[in-house]
Amino acid sequence: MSKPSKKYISIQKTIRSYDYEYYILDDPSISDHEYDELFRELKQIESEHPDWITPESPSQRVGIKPENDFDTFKHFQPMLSLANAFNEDDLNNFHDRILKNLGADKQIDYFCEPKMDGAAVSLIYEEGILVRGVTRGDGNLGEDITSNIRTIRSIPLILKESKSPFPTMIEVRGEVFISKPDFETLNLSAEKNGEKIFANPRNAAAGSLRQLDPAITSSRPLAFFAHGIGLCQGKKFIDLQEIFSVFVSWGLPVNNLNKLSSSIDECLNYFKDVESSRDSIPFEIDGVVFKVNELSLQKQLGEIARSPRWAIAHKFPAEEVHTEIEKIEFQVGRTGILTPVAKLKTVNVGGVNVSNCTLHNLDELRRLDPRVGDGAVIKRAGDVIPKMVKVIPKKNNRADAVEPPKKCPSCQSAIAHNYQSEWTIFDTSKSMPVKKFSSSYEAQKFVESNHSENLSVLEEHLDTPFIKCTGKNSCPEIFQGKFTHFVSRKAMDIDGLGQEILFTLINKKFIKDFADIYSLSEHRAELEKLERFGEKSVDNLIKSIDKSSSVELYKLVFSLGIEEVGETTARNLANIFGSIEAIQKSSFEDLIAVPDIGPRVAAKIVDHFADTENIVSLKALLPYLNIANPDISASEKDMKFLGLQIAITGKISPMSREEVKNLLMSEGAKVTSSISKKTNFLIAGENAGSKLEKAKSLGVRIIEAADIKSFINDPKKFL
Ligand code: D41
Repeated sequence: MSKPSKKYISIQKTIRSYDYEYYILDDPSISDHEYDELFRELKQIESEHPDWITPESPSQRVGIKPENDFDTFKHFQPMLSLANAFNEDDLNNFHDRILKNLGADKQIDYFCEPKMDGAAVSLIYEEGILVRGVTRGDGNLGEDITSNIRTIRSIPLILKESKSPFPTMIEVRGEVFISKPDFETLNLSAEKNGEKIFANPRNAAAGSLRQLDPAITSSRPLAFFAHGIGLCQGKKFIDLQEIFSVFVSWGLPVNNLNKLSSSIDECLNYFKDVESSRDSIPFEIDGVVFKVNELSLQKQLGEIARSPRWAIAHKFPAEEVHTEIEKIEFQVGRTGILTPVAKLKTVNVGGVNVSNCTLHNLDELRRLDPRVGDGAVIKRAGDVIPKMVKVIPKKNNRADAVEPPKKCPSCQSAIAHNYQSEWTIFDTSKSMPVKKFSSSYEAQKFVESNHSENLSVLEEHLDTPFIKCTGKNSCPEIFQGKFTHFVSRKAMDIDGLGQEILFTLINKKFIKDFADIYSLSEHRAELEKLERFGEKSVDNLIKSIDKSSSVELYKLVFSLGIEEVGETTARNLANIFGSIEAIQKSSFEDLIAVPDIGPRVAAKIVDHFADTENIVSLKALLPYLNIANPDISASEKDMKFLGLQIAITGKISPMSREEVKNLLMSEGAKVTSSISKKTNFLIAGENAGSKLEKAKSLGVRIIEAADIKSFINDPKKFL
């Protein structure tokens, strides 16, 4: 291999500095024509000396296409999320918490930034060279999108040398976005070419980053602003202001609306200023972000529930838009619950087209009383689902009020009202109620353990605003919903089984149970004969099913679609029981000891695993799966007490001290017997003595007996 010529090196350097002028300074010193000439010269030399080309050459932004999917990549330091403030009070509370944490009357500088509405990414530079670009993903694991990141012209492939030496390695965090004018142009050309129109710049940016072909990403007008760091080795920073100025010196793009404030009042003024100029800012923002400037203070404050205590997003109020109600439907969910949904004349709310709006339940339906032909005010905040704020009744010939259906609109089965029950134990000898339970299971146990002939159980139906289809698996909507949930991204994540293919396979009776999905490969020939199923598409389908068979335990638990078991509960179950068999065998008592699980949810779980159909279905499914033990680092992320030091004193009931301790520890708390300045909370039961006094004198927050349960459920409320 020959050594690259001085001329070649110099052309590379010149192009790099012109890129910097153009994309970062927005102030090019040469014409486009001169630039193109230079670029041609570079390509000419490279065609004669292909061995000189390194990945950092300006010609190498569009690299080769990865095989079929992005690799996952674990962030060296997790990408946390931002807590939100929606008003002045929230912001003042944020500041007060910080003062309390750091010791009152301390002057705090806040770094203020507009909150870009784009896609968060992490860029890894080693000795100043871009080696990797990763999506945020779930904060722990992202996708390696290096070849797409490299196509973004404002992201330097090599950092500019400055007075500040490069760290050995640094994770640069920031936001990839598309400016408002670029977005307009992009959609205009998409429309002209009959391609899909993007709903908003954020979707367009995020979608562009996830293109498998970097040539497509390269054609999208993506831009980038850096806003922080993750792991940084071989360099120390004092505060954010320094980080941002070093970023600038390295040629990394940063938002020029960033500003340092020396008080929370100044922050509020910043918010007002940015809000009032929002329309003239050339990119979409959905609020501003305030961050404690000093890194040592950030460290002291730490994080809670995956958000740093030292930062907050102050969001702009949600936009409200007027539209018209075209129809009101009852949609059957996978659990059979019928949800009233308003079909609207499509409107754009905060950058998203909205044509449906859930009305949640019968109470909400009666409260709003929306009718066909009425006007409606809709709002949407961030990625929150659209909400109907108000109905504006039609003046003349107003339609009739909406009545809940008498039969399931999908399967014509009967509708159950007030299907939730409560069980009361009566002492028949005294005609007195003794105790109430929210599950029949619990009630039955109580009766059995009391060995009394005088106890009887009375089931009472509770008044609930929900109605339910009684059709179970025979209702097509419930059946399809169950499978749609099973294959969804947060569940078994089977890419190839989109709605259309899934429903076809269900209708053609290829899929009658979860296990059938995993034996589809045995029916290849028959599948290939189906309309729109070629050899290649069947191939892809089977590949993606195969891939999903290696699954994390919590995802499997979530996939089963147990009523009331969402992602968090599924994670807690997986963390605590460790295997699907242990979860299946768990008793009501085991379950209520799990964080977040109360008697109602525990009863649902017990009922689910006691159901013969479910037993058979799971038994058939398990042999196809390769269930991973929960990854500790991944499970840590939802630990409610991670990083908290908690002491317990006094007599505690109804749970024992040991139980409370185990529960806290399983959620990441460090439980100590003594109290120090480092203690975050003291749980004080009855007859708490000297420890309580000590805690008070040290300013440790105290959780009283009556609040223990609510503290365990949601410690954030007590911070
Ligand atoms: O402009 C943004 N979207 C932005 C996002 C920003 N200016 N600063 C941010 N800072 C953080 C912390 C403080 C947690 C490091 C963020 C984000 N996070 C963020 N972006 C997506 C999730 C979290």
